[in-house]
Amino acid sequence: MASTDIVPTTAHPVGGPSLPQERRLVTAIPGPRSVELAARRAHAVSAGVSSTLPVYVAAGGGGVLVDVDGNSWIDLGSGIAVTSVGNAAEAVVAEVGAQVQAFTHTCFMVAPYEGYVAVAEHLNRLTPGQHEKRSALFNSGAEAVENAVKIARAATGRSAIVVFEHAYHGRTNLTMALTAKNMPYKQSFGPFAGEVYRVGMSYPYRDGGRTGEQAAAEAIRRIHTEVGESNVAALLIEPIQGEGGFVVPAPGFLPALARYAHTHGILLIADEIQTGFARTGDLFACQHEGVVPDLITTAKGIAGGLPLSAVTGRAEVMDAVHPGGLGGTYGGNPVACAGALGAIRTLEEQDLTGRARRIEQVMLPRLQALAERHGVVGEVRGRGAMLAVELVEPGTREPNPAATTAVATACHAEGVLVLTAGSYGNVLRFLPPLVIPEPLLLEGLDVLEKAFSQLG
Ligand code: PLZ
Repeated sequence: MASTDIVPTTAHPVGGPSLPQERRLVTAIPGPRSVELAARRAHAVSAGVSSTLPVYVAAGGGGVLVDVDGNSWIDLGSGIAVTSVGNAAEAVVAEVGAQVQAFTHTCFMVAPYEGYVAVAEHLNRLTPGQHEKRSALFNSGAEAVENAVKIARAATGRSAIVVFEHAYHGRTNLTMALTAKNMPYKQSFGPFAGEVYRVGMSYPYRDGGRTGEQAAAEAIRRIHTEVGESNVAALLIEPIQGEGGFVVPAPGFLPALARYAHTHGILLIADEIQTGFARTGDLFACQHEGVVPDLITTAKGIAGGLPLSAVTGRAEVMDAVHPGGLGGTYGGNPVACAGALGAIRTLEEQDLTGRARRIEQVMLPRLQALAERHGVVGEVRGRGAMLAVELVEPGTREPNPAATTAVATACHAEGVLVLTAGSYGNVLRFLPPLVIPEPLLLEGLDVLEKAFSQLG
């Protein structure tokens, strides 16, 4: 058989922005083919891996996902803030296609290639701060965080890492230690890595309305008393917490921590894995308050859906590691780098930071109106296309995970993919692709409103 005769083992429908941008339910949810796949999955896939939706995806693009039964879903999740440029975005498909045909892997540690260098150049240019920077590429968010910790320790000669309440940094051994929430991330998976210290987060809805400065002073007092500045390699923080429930710290919190870190030779690591790449209406969330981290971790939105992550930071910090100290077989894989080059071009050419700000303008008033009508909505918060509502028992601040699940499930039944989050499982979060057409976003909000009114 000639190589041109080789055909894929399964049919591949075409996705991307040319998919009809509509919500369309043509079968029961889940449809018969999804039910069939669920049965196969039960025998093939570990029960430890779970999925939000009961349907299986065949194609995606723009603001929709199409399942194997032909139902078209409004996507308000972007695969957890990954497909910000849309699924199968044109530039991503073009770059990846060309790269796959040229070569798929050499290992950058063995035989380097331009794509890796080009992605590092973009990251150094796009991340906050005018100082000289270097980047290193990895595969997953957790791996980037692990490497940021390694780099910070090597550069400072100190070992302690300070993290925050409600933080999420990953599921590997070190990052489980950095992550706050037990279920489902840590339960029965210990023992965890040492030299990790957790302090309080600024969480205006739940910390009695402390100012950012007050919350920072409290965190700093604990670090001083319980760890000691001279032992601390880094403060590691998400500028807006993701899995923790889109917790936006009070203004002044991040700048106060940045000043404190700087004064004591402690590195500030911003975990922008969920907030990065235009999601919050700035390219990176720490820019909102003019905070310049020493190191920044990125992943998710970086590569249009291909697995790629990075640590970017001050040249002298990044270069403090001995040659060969950083790496991995696949880190900065050429196909993933090609995806990043396509995604970054799309972000810049289509002004996706502007689109994220527009999504906030469209969504925020609708979510605030929900809060006025329904006592179950305790708070609406977030920035750009990273918005959330926190659900409570009406008249209290008692978390209401049952109502959260009920609303999410009702949306899913109507073909709208929403995600939940929060330490207490009581946050509905919205992470639409930044390229979602506005009518589709509005229709998604209609379905959400209906789901709330069905709560009774
Ligand atoms: N840091 C801030 O948001 C990933 C995790 C979903 P990986 N968040 C989604 C889940 O249940 O596993 C994330 C993040 C922040 C680090 C990570 C980890 O990124 O690519 O999942 O390893």
